[in-house]
Amino acid sequence: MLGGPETGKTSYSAILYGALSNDAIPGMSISGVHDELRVLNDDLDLLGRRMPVTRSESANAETLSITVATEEGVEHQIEIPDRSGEALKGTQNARQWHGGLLKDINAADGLMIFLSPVRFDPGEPTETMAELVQHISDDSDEVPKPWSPAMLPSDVRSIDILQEIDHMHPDRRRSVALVVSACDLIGEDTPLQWVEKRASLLLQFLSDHPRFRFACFGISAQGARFSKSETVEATEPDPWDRAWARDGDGNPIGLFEPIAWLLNGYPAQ
Ligand SMILES: Nc1nc2c(ncn2[C@@H]2O[C@H](COP(=O)(O)OP(=O)(O)OP(=O)(O)O)[C@@H](O)[C@H]2O)c(=O)[nH]1
Ligand SMILES: [Mg+2]
Repeated sequence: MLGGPETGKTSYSAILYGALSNDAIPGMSISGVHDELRVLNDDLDLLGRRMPVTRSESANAETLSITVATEEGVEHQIEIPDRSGEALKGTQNARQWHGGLLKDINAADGLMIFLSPVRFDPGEPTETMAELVQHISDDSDEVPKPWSPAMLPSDVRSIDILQEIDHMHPDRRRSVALVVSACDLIGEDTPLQWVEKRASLLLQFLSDHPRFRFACFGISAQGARFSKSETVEATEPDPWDRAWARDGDGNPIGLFEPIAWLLNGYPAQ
């Protein structure tokens, strides 16, 4: 899972784990949990109380390491490392790979890129740039604000990291699931329409790239926006039943579908 800070990675990981371990995904069962998942269990508990998950710590990744089995008896061993978005942000701003993140990327068969409507930075509109270019100051003492990678808009940041990944292994084809998280906040748009409007450059990049196979999804791991002090009624659904997912066109899909799509094309064990 790749995404900047607070882009919904842990919320999805927790809800996926909750759904699988409570047999809430039709046709899919969990046949092994390989690591202790204390953090994800705590996060699931928080989501059950209509509270957001805890922000991931920057030093370590919490890896969801499980074996799942389909009704037909096909087993997949899946590892989904969830690292703090600070690791990606630091990598891009310092132009130097975070060691753990680099290891995750090298081992990854598929990538999930998380974009959050709350944290999405569209950058400055191009009209502003045109104005700047036209109105060059006569005042020679004026020092232009230095550019830094931290100023990159969110879609350019995503392309930047995908290009780095591609340059490291130009011989590898990768599947990329582009996830619009907190999808309850995007209004009437489908996930793909939201990406078209807000991250059109990224969409163009992924659609045309010969080495990236790509699909778009929308996920609402919380199922709703939580207010500061929520009361939890006795009728409150389990958090995995409250969460929902959509395909790019807005059709309801199961919470596991983005992973199933990534697994498609990879041999089962
Ligand atoms: N409305 C809404 N908000 C969400 C949803 N999922 C996550 N959020 C919000 O997004 C914030 C970040 O979610 P996390 O799952 O912690 O994101 P993360 O990518 O793991 O963040 P880091 O650990 O900081 O990298 C949460 O605190 C929520 O406020 C959702 O489905 N709906
Ligand atoms: Mg997190």
